[in-house]
Amino acid sequence: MDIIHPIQWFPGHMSKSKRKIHDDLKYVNLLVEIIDARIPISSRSPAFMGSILKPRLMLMNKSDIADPIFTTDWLVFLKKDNIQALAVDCKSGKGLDKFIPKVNELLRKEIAVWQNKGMGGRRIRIMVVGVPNVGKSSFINRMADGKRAKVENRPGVTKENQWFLAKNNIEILDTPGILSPKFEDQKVGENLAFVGSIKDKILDIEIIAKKLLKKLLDLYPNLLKKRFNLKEYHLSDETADNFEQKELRIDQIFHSIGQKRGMILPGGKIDTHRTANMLLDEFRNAKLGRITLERSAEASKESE
Ligand SMILES: Nc1nc2c(ncn2[C@@H]2O[C@H](COP(=O)(O)OP(=O)(O)OP(=O)(O)O)[C@@H](O)[C@H]2O)c(=O)[nH]1
Ligand SMILES: [Mg+2]
Repeated sequence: MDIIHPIQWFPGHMSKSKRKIHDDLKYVNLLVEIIDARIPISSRSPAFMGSILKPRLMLMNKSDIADPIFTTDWLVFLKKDNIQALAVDCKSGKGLDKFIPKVNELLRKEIAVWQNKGMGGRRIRIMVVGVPNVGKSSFINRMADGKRAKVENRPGVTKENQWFLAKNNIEILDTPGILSPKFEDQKVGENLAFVGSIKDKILDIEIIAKKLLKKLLDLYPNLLKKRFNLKEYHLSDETADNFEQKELRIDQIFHSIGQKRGMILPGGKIDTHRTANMLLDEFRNAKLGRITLERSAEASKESE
């Protein structure tokens, strides 16, 4: 079953934004792709893979709320794949001290050519791209000298390309978040929904929250147990269950979580909508702990 309808997540303005981004590529020296360190496969920008012949740098953002072991794994994996990447946290600025030295390294040849032509002081132009809500504007604000970009915790905040002057003689172009027109793999859509890159109003929040719960039960049962005081469940002992049993159990645990938080409707039923929103919110804000939903081993399998 499709959890999100393609037309709803790729509205007309997104294809217009994508065209505008491609038009503006000719003005830039470097492409910075920001991904979400919690879902490094699903948050890649499909529109910017392959074909674009520009030096590029990947920033694994939100590394403060991703599982540090897997972020390190990912950096090793990307390096082997010849992808230049840095782990950063644009909320606090952690990791960004490596950004300017990396830009200078990646643009060494271009800068040498400019210097030979007596244009050593030329401004470096950088374009920032990424899926919605990944932290593009937060990155710009960390680097910007003066004017600030609008940042909010919801997808679709930046509406059009906008230039910002940054320190170190750099100009940065902020762009609106772009999704793939069609997700070949529903898992990509789900992961983007979990982290808040797809507008909640076009999602079935309860289905998404239960899918997240299922994933967390597989990957981080102890964090769930601790956060929601689920001591009556043997959460790590899931392997023996068949599919129906598993689904039933997820439903049960979901209801337990709602009950423990007192999310009860008049009449005594669990308020499943509020429970779903709370679960998603707590995951998105790392209340459960630092979590990474996609591991580099999955990427290795895909490229085999
Ligand atoms: N924990 C954490 N939160 C971050 C980080 N970077 C950005 N955020 C938060 O993520 C949310 C989205 O940030 P934005 O900078 O608006 O994201 P964007 O990619 O510009 O989003 P759109 O313009 O909607 O595509 C905000 O609530 C930020 O505070 C980070 O490194 N760590
Ligand atoms: Mg933005």
